[in-house]
Amino acid sequence: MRQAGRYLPAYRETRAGVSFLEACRDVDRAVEISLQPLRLVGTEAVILFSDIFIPLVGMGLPIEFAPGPTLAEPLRGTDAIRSIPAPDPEAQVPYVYEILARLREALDPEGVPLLGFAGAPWTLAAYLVEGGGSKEFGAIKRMAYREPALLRDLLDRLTDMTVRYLRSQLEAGADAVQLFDTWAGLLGPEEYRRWVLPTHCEIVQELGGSDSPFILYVKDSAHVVPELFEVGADVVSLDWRVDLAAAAETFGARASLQGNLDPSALAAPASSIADAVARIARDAAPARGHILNLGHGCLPETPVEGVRAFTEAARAL
Ligand code: 1CP
Repeated sequence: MRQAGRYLPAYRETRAGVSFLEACRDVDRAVEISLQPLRLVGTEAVILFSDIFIPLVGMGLPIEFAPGPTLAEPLRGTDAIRSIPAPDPEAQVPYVYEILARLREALDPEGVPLLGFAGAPWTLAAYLVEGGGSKEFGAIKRMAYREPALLRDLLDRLTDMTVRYLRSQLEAGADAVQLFDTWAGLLGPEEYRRWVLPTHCEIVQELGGSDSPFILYVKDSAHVVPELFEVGADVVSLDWRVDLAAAAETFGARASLQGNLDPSALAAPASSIADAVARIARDAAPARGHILNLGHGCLPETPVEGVRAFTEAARAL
């Protein structure tokens, strides 16, 4: 999950006077930001500080951050999609691999795991076709109904990029990788099976043979829980709308679980956060493994004490 970010005063200081993109490209700064949650709130793993759009920026797509990703021109039409440059992440975003190597060095003596990540094809495509963030992402859904072959082409290109990007992060020293499909839950089950599930399956198959855990996260996924477990991910990361106990009972033999506290619950008093952590651990117990986490990233308004109460309660279990 997004664990660095604006809720942390140290992050705001490190970012002062520097654009988000510059912070992602500046190896020293990105290493420092990546380590902040470990040092300041006591997480047990570190996620690379970057963004799901960085490999696409590297490919030359005109993406800016304000603070979310935006494109001056949404990516629509056959010509625009056919002219997306070929992905070659190691050449296009070399700083990502330098950051991973530096984090590896910093974390090895402490035995702290390092996570890489990528955005999933549907979510990346949703922003590209919309031109930025949205509540409904209507443009990509219209494309699905009006120009299905074109959308398929776009998703295929993004799937290819994602496989290369994740594979190279594992080669550069990530212990595990997480795929974020934040907006796939906007689709009903039938459309999800058509547009999203095959991309997840292809990515897992292509990465097959790697011993490193693959974590799959889909936000708003309560209506597609069986589909999440169909992919063959080592870990399925659930948001807070999913009944964790039921998922652990039904599918827990097939995958470990991650999640699923509502990030807003970190506004509660420490004792309530501890109760919620204990309940989540109990609910997930039937599964073959469980990574205690939020059901989505920390919100900018999150009190730092709430995040600390969460990690302390988790360690005290
Ligand atoms: O701990 C970390 O910060 C890890 C690095 C990380 C990750 C894993 C960032 C830094 N972003 C992400 C993933 C990401 N980015 C996702 C998938 C997971 C999720 O849903 O949170 C998505 C959808 C994005 C897109 C994005 N980038 C948004 C959301 C826009 C929207 O539509 O709501 C935003 C605000 C960004 C910029 C960004 N990325 C990361 C940070 C810390 C920020 C905020 C920049 C800032 O203001 O400082």
